Amino acid sequence: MNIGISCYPVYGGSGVVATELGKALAQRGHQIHFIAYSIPFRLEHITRNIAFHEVSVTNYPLFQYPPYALSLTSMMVDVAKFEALDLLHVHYAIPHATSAVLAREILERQGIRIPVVTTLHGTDITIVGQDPSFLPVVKYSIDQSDGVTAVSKYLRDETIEAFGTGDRIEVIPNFIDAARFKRRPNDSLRRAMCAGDEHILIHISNFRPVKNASHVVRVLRRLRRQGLAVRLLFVGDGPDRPAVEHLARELGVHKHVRFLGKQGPVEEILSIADVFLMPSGSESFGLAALEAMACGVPVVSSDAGGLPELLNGSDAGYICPLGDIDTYTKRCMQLFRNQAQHKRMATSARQYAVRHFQTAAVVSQYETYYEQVRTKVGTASGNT
Ligand code: GMT
Repeated sequence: MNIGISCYPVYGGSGVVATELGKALAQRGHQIHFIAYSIPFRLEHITRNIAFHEVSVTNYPLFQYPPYALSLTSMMVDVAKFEALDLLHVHYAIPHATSAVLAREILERQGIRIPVVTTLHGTDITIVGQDPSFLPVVKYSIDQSDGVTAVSKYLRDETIEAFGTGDRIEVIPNFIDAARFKRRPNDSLRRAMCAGDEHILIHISNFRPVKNASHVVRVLRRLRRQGLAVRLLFVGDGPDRPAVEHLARELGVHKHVRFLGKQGPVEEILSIADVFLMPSGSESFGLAALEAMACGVPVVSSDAGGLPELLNGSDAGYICPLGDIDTYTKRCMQLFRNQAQHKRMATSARQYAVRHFQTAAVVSQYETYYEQVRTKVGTASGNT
């Protein structure tokens, strides 16, 4: 199949899923055309079956806000026509689904029919998408997509509830490359990050307010007050990072925190970590937690959104009431203090991630879904 994929190319889960999916589909022989404003950060190599089409936005003195969605639409039309796309798969509804639906309509007028599949990832539904300035257009774009997937049951239900979209949404979870995300102990990296007797607490995010990164600093302070030698590693960057850094200084724990910024090979850092803390206020799936689990790092998380769905039924970590700093602290402490328990949960975390969320199985789910959508629309190879 010739598949167009649009996503946000920057640090974040939706871009990671879109890019890893495209790479895996290319390996299976599909031709993949990424359409975005810059090269997706996880697209390290352009291989034989992968092309990248950059969307550049034309500015004009009248435009206080250059209309990216329109430039994206035009690029989708171009790529669909000249690369003979069979399907357009867009990740994160705003504005990708809207652009894709519009592109499909433009193409239809030219006698070309291209099915649009939209994958809902999280805040496009739970936060931004419900803002009155977006809601009607997001609802329309979901309703008009030929296929819609959500990354968890929680997100599917939330979409139906908030947007009244009907229940035709397919749940296809996030996934990991278990060969890449696996624990590779690295003593010299560990020594470079912390003192010999210290435990490592890690948080990876894009530091948006929804991630509650400040809660991680508060947990660190409580852990240290209880006499635990803990080093906190922050990976990623974003709007809340300066405030979090400020809080660490204010609480007097800054010497025990390292801000590592945006890192490509996160599996290397995860490999030296002992506990992953995800105190998010909203999280549709929690890809960063899954990556930690695959690297044998037990997870302590809030009970927001899809996190219980990810962790329930596993012995991979603890789900705590959202915002409950005491419980986050207690759970981290248990894991740091009880080596046998830590070892058991670290092993379970890896096994659970590998058993349920491997790339191959999830990519096959997408392939099957594409075929279903193409058959429904009447563009499957058998129909044309
Ligand atoms: O919805 C977002 O905030 C964007 C997205 C991203 O690009 O970071 O994150 C979401 O998509 C990931 C991949 O499907 C999920 O694993 C994350 O849980 C989800 N983030 C939120 O729901 C906050």
